[in-house]
Amino acid sequence: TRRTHYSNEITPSLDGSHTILMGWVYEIRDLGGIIFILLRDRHGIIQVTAPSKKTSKELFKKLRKLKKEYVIEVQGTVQKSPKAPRSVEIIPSNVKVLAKSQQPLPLDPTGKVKAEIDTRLDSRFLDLRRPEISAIFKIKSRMLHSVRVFLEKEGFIEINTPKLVASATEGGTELFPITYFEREAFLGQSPQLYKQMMMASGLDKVYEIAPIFRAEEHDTLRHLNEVISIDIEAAFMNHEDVMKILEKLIVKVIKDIKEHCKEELETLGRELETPKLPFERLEYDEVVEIVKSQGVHLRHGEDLSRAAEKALGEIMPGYYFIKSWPTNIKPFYVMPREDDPSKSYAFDLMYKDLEVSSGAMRVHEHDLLVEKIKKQGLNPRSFESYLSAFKYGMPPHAGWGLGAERFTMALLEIKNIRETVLFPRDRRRLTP
Ligand code: ATP
Ligand code: AMO
Repeated sequence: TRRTHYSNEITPSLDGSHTILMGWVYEIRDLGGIIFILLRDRHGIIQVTAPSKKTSKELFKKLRKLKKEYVIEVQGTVQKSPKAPRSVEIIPSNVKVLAKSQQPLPLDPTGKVKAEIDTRLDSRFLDLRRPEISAIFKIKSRMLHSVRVFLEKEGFIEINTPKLVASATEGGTELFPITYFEREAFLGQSPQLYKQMMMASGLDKVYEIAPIFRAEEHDTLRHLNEVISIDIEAAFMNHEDVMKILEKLIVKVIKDIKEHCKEELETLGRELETPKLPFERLEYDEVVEIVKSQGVHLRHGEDLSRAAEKALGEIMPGYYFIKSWPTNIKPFYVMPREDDPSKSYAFDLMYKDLEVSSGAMRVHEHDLLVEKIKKQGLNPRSFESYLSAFKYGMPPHAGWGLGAERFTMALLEIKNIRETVLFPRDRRRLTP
């Protein structure tokens, strides 16, 4: 492009320099003798000031025709000006209209006219023109980058597994059936079986960042039907080893965001605190007691209800683990504890009342795995290729899945998960 600067690069010290800026008309104020245009680009807003005395008649006429959200190129001179926002403005010598915008707009990109989330999501591209919206996605991008850098340094290699699959992996949540030529198939709920099969390949440590699909019927502020899952699996490791990797990752990402996303955090008014290591580890048994002591009903052996999570969130300040979950409410691949097989080596990572990750040490012994598949009422035959990886030297292994959207919610204290996805898929929403 011929762009010379982004808006944030224009400072009073550039006084007198020639510049070319490109962006959207955020606001126009026509005061008769002077026209102010607020030009918005990726990095902020800059004032373009055209006093009639200093502007050619032709240009002045052109400026007068501009409308909100037109895309323009502005050539001009930087001028120090105590009256202007950030004490600097552009005196234009030429303005080109690169694209017009229809009026009225379906959504006010200044945010002055409040809109419901559904209206905003219908016009997501306009919604993203607001800095406090795009800041979320700049931070999410940095988070994913930081996760990759961290995992690569820890010796993990990135893998890609199929999303068109033949069977379920996670009990409980429903599958989306699809037509696969003459057969029935499903959208993948989790790379679980594939990442485990990789443990028999000698690659030892793998990760995948990819969509998972869950046919969740209920409409909540924490569930989506399409999620980006950050998955790891590591051989010769137990649950505690991968919990350490997870908590170290969380801290690393937070430090990285604090360092590289200062502006975005400020825009969002979020002060991120770096949690201390190690994170607290609660036993499931303790959790049941805590929840009960809060006056919330929870039967030992049950999964946490929403009320239980909330009660827990009121007591627990930040990130913490819940471990030793009952074996029979966890999927078949979770390893029962040697000392007490009714408990398991499964864990969840929580942030206050929100589950952000779950993981476990896995069953790596073929016969036990078959037994557990049967116990859950599943047919071992439909797991043949998975099971085959356990017959010829499968090392002990463990792993976890971290929901990218849930993690973003925790990082930024966002209440509705839809805010963390560009184009969310929920019970009602399939477009855009
Ligand atoms: P001046 O005598 O400096 O030209 P004014 O008050 O007589 O200013 P205008 O210049 O037409 O009238 O300005 C109209 C309004 O715009 C005023 O409220 C003024 O304070 C404001 N204004 C003028 N210049 C700037 C600027 N560079 N940035 C922001 N606001 C400005
Ligand atoms: P689980 O089913 O707990 O575990 O999913 C892992 C993490 O993915 C995120 N997540 C979701 N986020 C938003 N909406 C949803 N519908 C949704 N479903 C899941 C959560 C959750 O903690 N195979 C195991 C992981 C493992 O053991 O390695 C699994 O999928 O953040």
